[in-house]
Amino acid sequence: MEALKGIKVLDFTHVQSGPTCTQLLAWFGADVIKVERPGSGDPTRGQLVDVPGADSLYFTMLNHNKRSLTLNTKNETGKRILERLIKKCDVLVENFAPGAMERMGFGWEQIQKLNPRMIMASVKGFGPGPYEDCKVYENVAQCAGGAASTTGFLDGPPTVTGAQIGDSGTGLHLALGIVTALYQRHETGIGQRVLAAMQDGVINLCRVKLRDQQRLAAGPLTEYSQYGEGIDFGDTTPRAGNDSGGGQPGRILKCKGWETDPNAYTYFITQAAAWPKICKAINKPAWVDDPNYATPNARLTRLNEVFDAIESWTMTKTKFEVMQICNPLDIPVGPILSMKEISEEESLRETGTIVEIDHPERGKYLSVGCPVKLSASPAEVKRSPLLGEHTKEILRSELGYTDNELDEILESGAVG
Ligand code: CAO
Repeated sequence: MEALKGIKVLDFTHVQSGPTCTQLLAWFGADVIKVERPGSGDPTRGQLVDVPGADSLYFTMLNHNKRSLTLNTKNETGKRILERLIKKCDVLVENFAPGAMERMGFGWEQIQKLNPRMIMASVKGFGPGPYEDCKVYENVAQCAGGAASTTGFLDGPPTVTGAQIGDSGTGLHLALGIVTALYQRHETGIGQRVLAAMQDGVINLCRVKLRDQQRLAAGPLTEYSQYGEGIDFGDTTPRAGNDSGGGQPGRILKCKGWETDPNAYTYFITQAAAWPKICKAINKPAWVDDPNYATPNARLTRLNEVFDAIESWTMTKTKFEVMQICNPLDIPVGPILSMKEISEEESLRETGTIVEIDHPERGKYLSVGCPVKLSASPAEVKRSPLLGEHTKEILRSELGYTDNELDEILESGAVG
């Protein structure tokens, strides 16, 4: 049984943030109808193309388990079809530029009139305020949400992260808002508006950095390397390099092979409780009781020396050997895995986190499956739809159009 079986989603999303959200809903069993502009569809179908003539990986990896309907929503016949779909569906999700739905004639007020049970969910770059009209992409959100100012090294520029916290992160937030609104609808019988602003989503993910901003008022942040190095803290949360954010010093250290392999590194946390075991593992048994090293406070001004010693040891081991030795000792470490290693990792294939999908145009490719596992609603990943693949099927089965009516609709240019 699929958890969201019976829920119909009208999916007006494009690029990454919105499609991440509706893909999750589809994996949980919702019937997601992706509405696309005739002829071109979601612009990502043709972005970063690796197989000429086939939908790109950008598109296929974000639109699994959906059906595709081409519909020109600015054409009069197209508008009538859309009205009927709105009456039939439970959720409308969109991530157009601010005002686009209103310009199309389908703002929240109009949608409520057509279907009071409808939940209308939107991703926008910013919430209400001075920037609400801006178009926003991933890195803009990372910068406006505080991630860039707190990422990178102290002596370098603000840095964006490879994790798509602005797009995919906001899609996740929106999906939670939608299922919550669906739950509330059981009680109230009516829908509501759900908004996830990308800036807000990134700020939520940077919560610990706002924590640190306020802690600065009470003095320097001792777990940041700059404290031990005697570098002044300014008046805002600084970039922390690879320092661990949880109050336990941690760094990325070289492992065997680092000279030629850019990912031969491990993360290593000198967790207080594991200190005696760390000292023994790296062959510094005297540090267990030496008052200069025995306590976290004593170590704070010696972190460079401590991590240099640990690194001299990690450099004699592969990142996987470090993991094998440290894990049984409860020393928190983690190998820096490359995308190649992740794509080849058997256990990730077995759990369905990495899946191989077959596609009629591009053949086999790897994708990321559903990252959330429901025991009673396992997600089966199905390939993304071709542009307009389900147009006739949806118009017939969902809206009951006859073949003659379908011919007229085709002639009107509303679908393509
Ligand atoms: N039929 C007819 N018209 C359609 C249509 C359809 N099926 N689908 C889309 N359109 C129209 C829209 O109505 C809009 O028309 P108007 O400009 O006349 O209102 C037009 O296509 C373009 O939509 P857009 O403005 O959303 O697209 P864009 O490429 O200019 O901007 C983006 C893209 C992502 C910057 C913008 O949509 C945005 O800011 N979205 C919100 C934030 C977001 O999700 N950003 C993350 C994107 S992933 O990196």
